[in-house]
Amino acid sequence: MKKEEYVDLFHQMIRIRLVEEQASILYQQGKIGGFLHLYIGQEAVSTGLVSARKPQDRVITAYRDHGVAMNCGIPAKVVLAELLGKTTGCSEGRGGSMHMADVEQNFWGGHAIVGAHLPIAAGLALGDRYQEHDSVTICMFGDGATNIGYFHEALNLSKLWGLSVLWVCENNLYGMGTAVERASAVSEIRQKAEGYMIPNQRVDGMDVLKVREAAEKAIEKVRKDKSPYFLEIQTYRFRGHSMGDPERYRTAEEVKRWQNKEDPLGIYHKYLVENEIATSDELDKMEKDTEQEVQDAVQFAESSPEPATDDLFKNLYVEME
Ligand SMILES: Cc1ncc(C[n+]2csc(CCOP(=O)(O)OP(=O)(O)O)c2C)c(N)n1
Ligand SMILES: [Mg+2]
Repeated sequence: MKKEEYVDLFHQMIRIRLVEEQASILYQQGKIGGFLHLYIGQEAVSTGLVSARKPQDRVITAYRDHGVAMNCGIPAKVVLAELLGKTTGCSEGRGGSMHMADVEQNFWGGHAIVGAHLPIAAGLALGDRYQEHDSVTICMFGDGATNIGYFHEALNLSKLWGLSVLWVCENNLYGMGTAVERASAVSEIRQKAEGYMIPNQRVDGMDVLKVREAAEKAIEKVRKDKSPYFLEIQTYRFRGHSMGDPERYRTAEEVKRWQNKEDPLGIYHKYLVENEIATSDELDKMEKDTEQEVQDAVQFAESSPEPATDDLFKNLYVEME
């Protein structure tokens, strides 16, 4: 990679962190309706993954989707506008936090029902097979989703029909307030892929370069083999499941330990400086500039118009000729 590419990964991760910190404030001010699931702590996962895709490769994820949306090319101001329910948001303010999407960026959402987007990913890949595209569908989901029937149906069909899907489980150790080993008979989640003879691997999700490297290899393998692959990416969310989570299922010490020793931003900052790819001053300046970029994005979102009442039923159904 060139220096700009290394530094851009840092920029993308810091942008996600800062946008989400602002989202948390806006939520507490009552400006965001519904739920808000923050991605803070998991930034290296989607940043590494999406940086490894080609433009024809599709991305689809669950509801912890703001970071993924930005990595896929949706500007921070458009994500923030969607969070505030404004017409300038990527779903014109109709979707909110859990329904970011932009088909032109090959980003297929943002899905709120746990596990429900896995068959959609299989369907996207089946469409690509019919149309002889060489696209790979990258489908991200949580550890909790692997206990849902849809997960098993989708993995089974993907192998049986030779679909080009990269299945990516973001194992952040909890599904809401339940630890993996209390919800899943198989606690090493990648082993579930073995049941469908899908090759698989575990990856450290706090190191953006490790994620990127594993993703590059996996995506090209899927493209070449026309068959699925499974990555279990080990990560941790630094915030509660959603806003207002009392977090009784884990200790403050556990969270602090991850924040102090495993912060993906801290790890990558150290790597860039130690390998003389960027100086501390350059990275500090980038952080300051990104703070300004995010402030401007908040300003844009706050000053954007609300959808009109007359448009309430617009875009609900596709109108056929
Ligand atoms: C079918 C379904 N059941 C339950 C819920 C409620 N719910 C929302 S998030 C969640 C936990 C999912 O955990 P995981 O897949 O590990 O994702 P994470 O939140 O850790 O990113 C549950 C049970 C839901 N949205 N959909
Ligand atoms: Mg989880």
